[in-house]
Amino acid sequence: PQNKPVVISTWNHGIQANEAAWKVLSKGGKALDAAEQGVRVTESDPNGTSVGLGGRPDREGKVTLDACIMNHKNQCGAVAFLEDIEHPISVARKVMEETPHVMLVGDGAKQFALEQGFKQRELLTEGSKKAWEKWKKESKYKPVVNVENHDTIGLLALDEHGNLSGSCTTSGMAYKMRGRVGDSPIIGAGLFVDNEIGAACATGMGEAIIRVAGSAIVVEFMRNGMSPQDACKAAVDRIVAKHDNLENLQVGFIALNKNGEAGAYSVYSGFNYALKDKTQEELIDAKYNLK
Ligand code: SD4
Repeated sequence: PQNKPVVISTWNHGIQANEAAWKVLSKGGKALDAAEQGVRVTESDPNGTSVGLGGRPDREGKVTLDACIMNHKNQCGAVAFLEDIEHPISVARKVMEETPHVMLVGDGAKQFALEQGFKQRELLTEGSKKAWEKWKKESKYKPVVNVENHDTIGLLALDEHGNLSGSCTTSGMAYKMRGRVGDSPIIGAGLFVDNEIGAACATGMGEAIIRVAGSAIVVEFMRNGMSPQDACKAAVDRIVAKHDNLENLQVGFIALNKNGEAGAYSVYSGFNYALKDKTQEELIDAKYNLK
């Protein structure tokens, strides 16, 4: 029996995102709409420093955004290195629905967004600007991975019709090199959905996630019979096995299978996700390999 509808998403801010997604899902709406509507809340929150408005900038002081979305038919859309647009997830959806392509980046993505009617907006808030100026003084010009509770949002939804979709959106690693793109807009790395099996998304150090095709392998592990949590753990184990140096290498995965069962796992402690279905609304601490 399927537990549906159900939505899960990464970190504390997942609670608010799930609420918006639930408005769609509880009325019999589509998982794709839930995936988009949910993370738009996080993108608009100026206090979240890892997503959309208020996101930490690159080392030149520019906020650059990565996002992707995928539906139950393996259709997908993505934007990377996008500037000055508050809702990269909605631009990603437009790429999916209005173009023959999967991914647009940089100026091309922005030009497309403006043509689609998105408004230009400064995304660097006073707070993020101050933090960046402070970092510039003290830094050795090294990007920092944010392992606190304000991070990339990835959201997975199973709707009443039994269809899965997912979304992922971020301002990426704080103070990254200009032009750096992480895992979050890359289908198979930051997000993957296979409607026959399940869906997965990732947060944490994007480079490590890309190296193992993180979200894609979580789905493949579920295809081979693993539970969502075991599949997330197997992907974390793969990352651990492929890296000699695990210092600061936090990665977390969440997964949702076709039956509506959820799971998560991370390299280090501290990762959590939010779950909402008909009977529960909660924040769940992920299991992990290292303290
Ligand atoms: C990235 N995975 O750009 C994203 C951001 C993130 O902790 O989750 N940072 O690598």
